[in-house]
Amino acid sequence: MLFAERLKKLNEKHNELVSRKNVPVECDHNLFIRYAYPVVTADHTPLVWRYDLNPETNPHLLQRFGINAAFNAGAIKWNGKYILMVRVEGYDRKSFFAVAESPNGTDNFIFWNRPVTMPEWGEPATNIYDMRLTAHQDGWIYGIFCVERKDPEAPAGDLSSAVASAGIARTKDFVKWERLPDLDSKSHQRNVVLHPEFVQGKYALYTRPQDGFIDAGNGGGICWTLVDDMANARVTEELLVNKRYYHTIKEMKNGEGPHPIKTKKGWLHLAHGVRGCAAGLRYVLYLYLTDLEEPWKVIAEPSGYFMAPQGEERLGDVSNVLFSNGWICDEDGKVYIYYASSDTRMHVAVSSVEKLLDYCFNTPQDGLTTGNSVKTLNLIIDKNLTLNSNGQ
Ligand code: M1P
Repeated sequence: MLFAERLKKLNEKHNELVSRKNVPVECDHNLFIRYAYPVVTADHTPLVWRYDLNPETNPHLLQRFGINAAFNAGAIKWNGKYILMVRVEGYDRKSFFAVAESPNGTDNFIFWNRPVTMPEWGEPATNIYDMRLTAHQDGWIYGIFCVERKDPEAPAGDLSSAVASAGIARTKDFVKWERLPDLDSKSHQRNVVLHPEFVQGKYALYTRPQDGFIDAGNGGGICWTLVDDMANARVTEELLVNKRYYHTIKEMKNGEGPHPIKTKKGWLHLAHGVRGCAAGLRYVLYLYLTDLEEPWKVIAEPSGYFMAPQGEERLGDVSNVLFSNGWICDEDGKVYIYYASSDTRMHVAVSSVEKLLDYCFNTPQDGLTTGNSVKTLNLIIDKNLTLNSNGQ
């Protein structure tokens, strides 16, 4: 096939993909609406990233820079557009950030022309990923992300051990970034999130201390720490906010998702919980609510998961994983939950603050034993059996 013909085909296919209308799919549980198609995938990345489009230097129109996945995106509404800060991963296993924007939040996500050039801080990172975006009260938009470097103390021959820390940068336009020092912490840190408001006159961070790069070890769960200055952020004291628990969806580890949404009844949190099984680790999403004045105090937490991988979401580079680090709450209370499946692609589910609060306050808590689960179920059944056929 001639170069021009192949290029035309590639362009047509790409345009068709990025302009495809998404289709809502009702769910019986009525907690949220999933959408039929992923909103961003590796194939959404621009052709000018992946190909040398000059027929003289690339007569066979071969791909020159492979993109493996587009997932774990931060999210923010900015200038009326739905912005995703996507973790894009090349065939070379290095991740970088790139902005994709949509006019409506559910389809037509188009990548900006260039990826983010993130300034380095200290020893250059081997890999950066999973940015949480926070438009803070101080006027900056902060991006906090995982910075991964090879463990300098790993024994010779161990080429896997790594150190995870939280990188911090701020911007006004997502193009120019001011890199600040990484969060100073004695533990490995991933899933660090900046709370959008000052608390007691300080910046507040959700942290997730870990003893190792993968294992939480003694890290009890999602924590909270106050910091005087984001240009010199240091973890002094970590207060446990949302703890891991035996035989729950977050037995092995958990992590804060995007920053919580402020509602009249409390701060609404989205997080991921991880458990181990014969098939490996299973990541699901759950919700909890904290007090408006004291955001480190949990006031409601439904049992179990809010969303779990289903259908094609269950398959990918790291299968059986749902992960979210971005959601957008519109002024009318509509909530766009951006979630990645199996470390491969991005999806959206839509709900509302009203429904999510109802879910948090009225779904039974985890009784932590089979006996308690059956008691809870019987209470629901008893109530329903006293109703007449009209549900009254
Ligand atoms: O592979 C699943 C996820 O694993 C890590 O999350 P956590 O730190 O909670 O275990 C991260 O590497 C994340 O990017 C990834 O999606």
